[in-house]
Amino acid sequence: MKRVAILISGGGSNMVALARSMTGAHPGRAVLVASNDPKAGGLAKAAEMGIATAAVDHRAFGKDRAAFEAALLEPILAVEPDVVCLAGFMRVLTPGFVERFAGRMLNIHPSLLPKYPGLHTHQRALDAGEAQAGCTVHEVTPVLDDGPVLGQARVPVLAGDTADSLAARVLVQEHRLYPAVLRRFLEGDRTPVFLSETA
Ligand code: NHR
Ligand code: GAR
Repeated sequence: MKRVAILISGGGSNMVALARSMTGAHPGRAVLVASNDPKAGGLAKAAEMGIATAAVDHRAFGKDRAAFEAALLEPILAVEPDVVCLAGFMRVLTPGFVERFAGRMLNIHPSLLPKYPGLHTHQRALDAGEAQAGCTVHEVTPVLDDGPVLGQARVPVLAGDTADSLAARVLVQEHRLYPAVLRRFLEGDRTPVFLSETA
């Protein structure tokens, strides 16, 4: 059984989708949910699901990202994860942290990468007049939102969309895509999977 640690910053809906998927014959189990924000709503959800949790408040470390990451690393290493999943995790990670989990750290990003890496992706897609939007699961490398693509799901941009309405449509697909990619990844399959709203 592969041990999966999940890093979150917020509500944790992707974390819940991943954790729910990892039951029965699934090759993985969620062994830790960790957050940089002690108030992240996902921590309580994880605890309710019986998953160990950890919180390391990045604000206590000021601008010292390496010190924050050293503190975050402790509970992660303690559970000996095979794979680390970023799921709405909002702190850029330094190369030192990323390299510890090279080839076994995934992220879900709410755009069709390589378009719109970084923040505020939905507003940027709307401002550019895109007809389609979506989400991408990729391997995490030291370069932000840049690693090999493991899967993408597309949605249409609809007339009258706002960043919030588009984000909600994309999030439904995130909850399908990330569990599908993680299962394949744990089975050793890194060929990308492509989903759309209808298939
Ligand atoms: N770290 C590395 N090295 N590589 C990636 O691909 C990463 C990563 C850390 C997080 C998630 C990412 C996303 O999917 C992610 C991918 C945060 C920011 C950011 O600018 C950007 C991208 C992502 C996550 N964070 C600000 C910071 O100063 C804080 C923003 C905030 O708190 O709201 O770290 O989009
Ligand atoms: C998701 O849409 C995720 O793709 C995005 O934040 C949301 C988290 O929701 N991630 C980023 O923007 C990373 N920078 P969740 O906490 O409910 O999973």
